[in-house]
Amino acid sequence: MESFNMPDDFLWGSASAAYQIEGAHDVDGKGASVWDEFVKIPGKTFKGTTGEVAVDHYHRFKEDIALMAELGMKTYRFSIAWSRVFPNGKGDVNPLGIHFYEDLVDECLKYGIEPMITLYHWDLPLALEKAYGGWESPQIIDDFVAYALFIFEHLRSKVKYWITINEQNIFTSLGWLTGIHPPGKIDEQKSFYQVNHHIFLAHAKTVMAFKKIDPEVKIGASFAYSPSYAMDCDPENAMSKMDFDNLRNYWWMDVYAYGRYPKTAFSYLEKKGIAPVVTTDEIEMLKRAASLIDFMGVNYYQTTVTEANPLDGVGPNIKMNTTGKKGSSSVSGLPGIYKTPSNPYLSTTDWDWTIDPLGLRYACKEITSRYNLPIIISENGLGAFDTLQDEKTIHDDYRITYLSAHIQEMMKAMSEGCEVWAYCTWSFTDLLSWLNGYQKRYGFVYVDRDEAGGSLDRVKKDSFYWYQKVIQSNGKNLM
Ligand code: BGP
Repeated sequence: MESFNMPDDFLWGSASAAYQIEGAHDVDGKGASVWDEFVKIPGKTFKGTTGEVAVDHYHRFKEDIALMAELGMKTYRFSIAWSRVFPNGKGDVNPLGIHFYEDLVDECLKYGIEPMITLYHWDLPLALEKAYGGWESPQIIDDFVAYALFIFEHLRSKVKYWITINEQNIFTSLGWLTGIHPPGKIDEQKSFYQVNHHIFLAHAKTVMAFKKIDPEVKIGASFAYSPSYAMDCDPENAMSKMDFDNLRNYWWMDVYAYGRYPKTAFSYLEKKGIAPVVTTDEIEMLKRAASLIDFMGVNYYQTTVTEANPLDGVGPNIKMNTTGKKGSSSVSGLPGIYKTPSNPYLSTTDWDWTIDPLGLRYACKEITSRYNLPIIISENGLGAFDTLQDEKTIHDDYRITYLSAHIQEMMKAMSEGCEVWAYCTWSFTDLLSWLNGYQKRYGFVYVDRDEAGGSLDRVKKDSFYWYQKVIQSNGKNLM
């Protein structure tokens, strides 16, 4: 690559989510979330792991943020646990809950770390699920906006970057199609699309409300973008790519960026009787919000291959690899439309996630051409087994190789015209990997705990020192 100078204000950082790091699940007045309940169902998570203690960030956030400062991080993306602030999802506020997040933000600012807040990273207050079925009811839209506005009023003078919803596509697919996330429903396609419509409206109303209060604020959603490659130039496979993109990628990104659903995908759903009910006023609202968002948040992990799938072909109900035994996941698809075989050109992680650094450049270029929006890479990282040696070292050269290759591709994308504001690795410390327990590690900082527990001591991995140099050199020193 020709030499490329990263902008001086580029935000190098890392990301986390409340349920995966905080622990303190019932401490200081926090209410339960759907995840607190779901993990108790036998067989749902690897070895029955929960986030009850997680990596105890709630009690150790000062230590964690001091480590971020030592590393030189410019931004820290974290999420707010809605039920820590509103134990019942609405109504009475838990003062200790909001204080925790005020302290967290202040601690970041103390070291010059720009806080980036995700309002929703999957931990819906259980009370709202019980009251009206959570996202299945349009009642949630105003409850979400009220919660979001409360947080905004308290933190807006200190926080510039806001992410409304994390990976709407993933938590709704896993929650309503494959049943492996809460609320654990299987193949409820009609609910799936309606639920998504409610989430879009909650996102849109939040964007409009924030921008009305402060037009300078930067706001968008974070999408789990898996760019697709057609298996080959067989026209049937090329068509499967188009349909995959409309149904699995543009379905979300077009709404965030344009305020409209992809037309051919909508028509397909109408014919099947599973399209969401959408009013003209709602479309107006989605369009208004789309004109106000500042960036596309992208969580990038892997690309997808698409191939034609017969009507009696494979469905969405996949077997997921949650054990780290390579090759234990299965191909999924949408009968009559597409299936997603593995990519013979690429290797995979122990959890069968395809490793494709170039896909990140592809994602950035697609977003830039299609939406002409700045990009925040809000997650990118490698889940791997790490081995602690001599109590104090972890040689995670595989993580360095992975991240370095992705950063290079991001920089190439920037040199080719993409405007990227931030790059957040997933994650800073090791944390709970929703269904995969604690053995699937992502951090620069090792946390001494496994599925059964541990001391929770923090140990810097080799990648910690590597990322420190990357940031110090503003991306020049990647090896
Ligand atoms: C994203 C989520 C994160 C994180 C990451 C890694 O989908 O936004 O919360 O968990 O993926 O996934 P996993 O923990 O399943 O390996």
